[in-house]
Amino acid sequence: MFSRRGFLGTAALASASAISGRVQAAAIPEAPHMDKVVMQPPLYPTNGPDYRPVVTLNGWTLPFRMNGDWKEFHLVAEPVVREFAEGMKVNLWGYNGQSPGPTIEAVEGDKVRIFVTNRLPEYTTVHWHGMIVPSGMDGVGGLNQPHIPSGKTFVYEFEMKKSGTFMYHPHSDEMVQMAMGMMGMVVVHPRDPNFRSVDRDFVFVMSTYRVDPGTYLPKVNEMTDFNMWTWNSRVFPGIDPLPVRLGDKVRVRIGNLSMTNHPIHLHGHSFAVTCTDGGWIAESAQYPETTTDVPVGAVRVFDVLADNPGDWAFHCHKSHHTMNAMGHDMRNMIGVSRKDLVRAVGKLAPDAMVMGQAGMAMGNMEMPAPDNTLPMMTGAGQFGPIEMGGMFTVMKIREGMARDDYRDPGPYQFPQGTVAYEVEAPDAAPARQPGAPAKKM
Ligand SMILES: [Cu+2]
Repeated sequence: MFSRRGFLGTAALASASAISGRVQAAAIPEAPHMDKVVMQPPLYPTNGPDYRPVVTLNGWTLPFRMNGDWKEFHLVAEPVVREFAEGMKVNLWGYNGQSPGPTIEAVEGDKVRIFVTNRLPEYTTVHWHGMIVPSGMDGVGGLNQPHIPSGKTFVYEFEMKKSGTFMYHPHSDEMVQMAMGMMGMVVVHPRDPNFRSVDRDFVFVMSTYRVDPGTYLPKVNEMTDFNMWTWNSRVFPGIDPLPVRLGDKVRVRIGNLSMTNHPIHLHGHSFAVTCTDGGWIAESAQYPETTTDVPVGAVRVFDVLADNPGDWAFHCHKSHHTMNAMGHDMRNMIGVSRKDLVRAVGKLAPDAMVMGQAGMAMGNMEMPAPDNTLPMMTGAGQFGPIEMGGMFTVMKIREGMARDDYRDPGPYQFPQGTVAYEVEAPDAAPARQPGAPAKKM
């Protein structure tokens, strides 16, 4: 699963356990590296207190090692290539081979030591968003620490004071570094494994990019006009589904390090927001929802009982955020005469396509697009085109899945007679209310 590098060998690792304090920096732990874009299996702890691990959409959890009573991790900030979906790769910056970086998991009360090696062409830092750390570990370059120069390794040491869901990202040239995809999630499990325990636990972070059609690099100075709306730097149909066993208690942890809010909506269920990056919400303060807005620079965690089998859309409710690039400058042509328009446009641009007079459903139409550009609306379901992009995936709730089986179970087998269906209806003018004035045609 992992390729190893920066590995010092077992002798160095064994002797490191006897060392404490600042001297240990000489014995930097290995830096695992991930090159797969599909969700990796949950990483059960082999040391320290027990917990049920999370899974990261299109991502993975960073392995740790114990050094005395410290949990040690090694993040490497570096340029990466991220596939947003099949047919589009983007040059980003990330950690340990991917953007976003791996999820860091630990337990409330753990002492952690996180090594950060900078392989970027400029300095960086890591800020631990939402976590209660000593001021000198907070990662704001210049304010709390010197920036980490290219080629250097710094160490962050702190105690995981509270459980919950947090994020990490640079606080060093952050406009550029976050627009390039540098971010990741931190999950701190409660010390009591029975505290609000769930059966399945998903985590991802939302980020947005401006990657012009035919290009490979985000425009880092874009402020508002993003065109790639991603979950863990992936867009539909490249985002993993959420496979769930019928009856499971499910937790979904969502971070937002984009430049706008995202109202996240799950079909077929209601849920309660149970945790934010500030901490757990008292049960008496929870209420049912089907959409929760995740503000900029915040985490929202919801718990849901998966008691309704099927394929359930799970997506951002801003409809432009479930589309990929291109098309946002298109005028609304609904109701315009196609014949007149084709004649007018044809004089100016003989190859132009005139579309949109009856809406913009694209069916299976393929439009020519530059290299490295995804269709604006795409994806296929068992009944036809899904016509989505961006922040969209499917929660797939099935009977009889094994506990830690996160493989895609395929399309839902609908029980007979449970799918909306066509009826015979006369193709006539719609009925009008008696007495309503007749409309001149
Ligand atoms: Cu959105």
